[in-house]
Amino acid sequence: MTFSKDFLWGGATAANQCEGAYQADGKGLSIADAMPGGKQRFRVILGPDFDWTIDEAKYTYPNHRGIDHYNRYEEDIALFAEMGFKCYRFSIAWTRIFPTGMELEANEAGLAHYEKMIDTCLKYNIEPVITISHYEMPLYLAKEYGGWQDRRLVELYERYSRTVLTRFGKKVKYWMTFNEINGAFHFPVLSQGIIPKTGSTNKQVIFQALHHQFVASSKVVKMAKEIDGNIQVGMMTIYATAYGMDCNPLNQQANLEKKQEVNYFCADVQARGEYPAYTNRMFKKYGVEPLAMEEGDLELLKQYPVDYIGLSYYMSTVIDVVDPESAKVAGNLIGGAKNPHLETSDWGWQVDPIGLRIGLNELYGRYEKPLFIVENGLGAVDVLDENNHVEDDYRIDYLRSHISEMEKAIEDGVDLMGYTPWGCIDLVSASTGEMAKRYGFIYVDIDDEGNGTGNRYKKKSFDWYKKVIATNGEDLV
Ligand code: BGP
Repeated sequence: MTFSKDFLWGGATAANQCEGAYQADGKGLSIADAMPGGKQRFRVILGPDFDWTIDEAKYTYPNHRGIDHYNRYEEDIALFAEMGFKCYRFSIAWTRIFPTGMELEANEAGLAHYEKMIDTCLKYNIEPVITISHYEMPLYLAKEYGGWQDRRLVELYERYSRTVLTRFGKKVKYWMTFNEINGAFHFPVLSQGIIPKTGSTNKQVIFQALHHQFVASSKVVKMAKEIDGNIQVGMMTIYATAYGMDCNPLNQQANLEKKQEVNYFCADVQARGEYPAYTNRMFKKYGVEPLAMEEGDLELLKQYPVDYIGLSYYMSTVIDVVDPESAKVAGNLIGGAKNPHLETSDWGWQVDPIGLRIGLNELYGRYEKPLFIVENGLGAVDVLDENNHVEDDYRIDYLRSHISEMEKAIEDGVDLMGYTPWGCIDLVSASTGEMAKRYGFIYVDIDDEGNGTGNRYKKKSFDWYKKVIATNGEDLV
């Protein structure tokens, strides 16, 4: 058998994209709560007139209802259990625990909610895998502090993390500090809470903010070990395997630099515990001055690297610096040149299962730390038929081809801990705020305007994934 017997098959969600109940039980507003839905959401929030106040007359906010996972988690987790999930990756909304991020006392109602969720998972022998911060910084901290560029965030995040680790550390073994930390290079608003007014286009600000996140993450690793030696803390990175367009060395050099920046920089610091050798060259390229650091920062990073590397993988990218006319494509926060050998999803992401095998080999070869694929999947338009069923063979094909490349990567020698396909139950898309972009094994009857019964229906992929898990990845047909 290729997959180890304790391989963590499961699924993944994020609080802001599925919970809804965005003001229930004392929850404060997060940056995600103030983001309107729709394909143009990034353009809107980056626009000069956007002021981060909620305006329901002007915009729709699908995240506010989400799929009501906040109230329906028991039913949802029961469905995950029926598929045989060994783990469930979800995030805690910072604003449920500390509504503005500034409070000295945690909101007990928020903690009690996650306690119930965790206990529900454990009842089914589903291992919770928790992301401490998944694109949902308290809005107050984004507006008043400029997000992670302010060093004071380290202490606030530390307080939040200590609260949840102390409360849940005995029950939850697997944690991740930041979702897609390298999202800072593509979308610092979501990733670092840095809105345009406070410097989201300024690389000095972005790298400084990253330094604060690195320090905060290492502090969490340290505290986790003190709380319970069993806890494993991971970093989490977007991994899009990157190709130079052709064998032109100019493209290969450009690709190397891009990989160092986007694919490796954060992981180099967080997994190896030090800033990599190319840091100075990269800073010079962007006109970044040496970062402000406090005494002991570098020692802390060195002493407390992460235990494992979580990654999201949806697609690969191509860089072409030679031909400015080459065709372009969209992607998961990352665009690039079009790869003539690959098909694209309905949203223009280049589907590349072999790229996953390559990426896993690249990451494992570089760090030799266990890898955990905590996001992967196909966002597609699903149509519910008259029997309340979705024949999502396209999704099965996508997942099958990726799992089969995972298998090869394991045979290549990669230590792979688990696999949690993204949006195991339909939820609101991060990049477009749509419900229409669906990833789930479970269909949720809600549309982009928030209409619908909210009923859950099993798609064809539900039974397929159940069989994959039951046979530990042996039967992918
Ligand atoms: C990742 C995010 C997720 C998720 C996923 C799919 O970048 O970590 O939050 O949403 O991408 O992206 P989208 O929802 O835009 O299709």
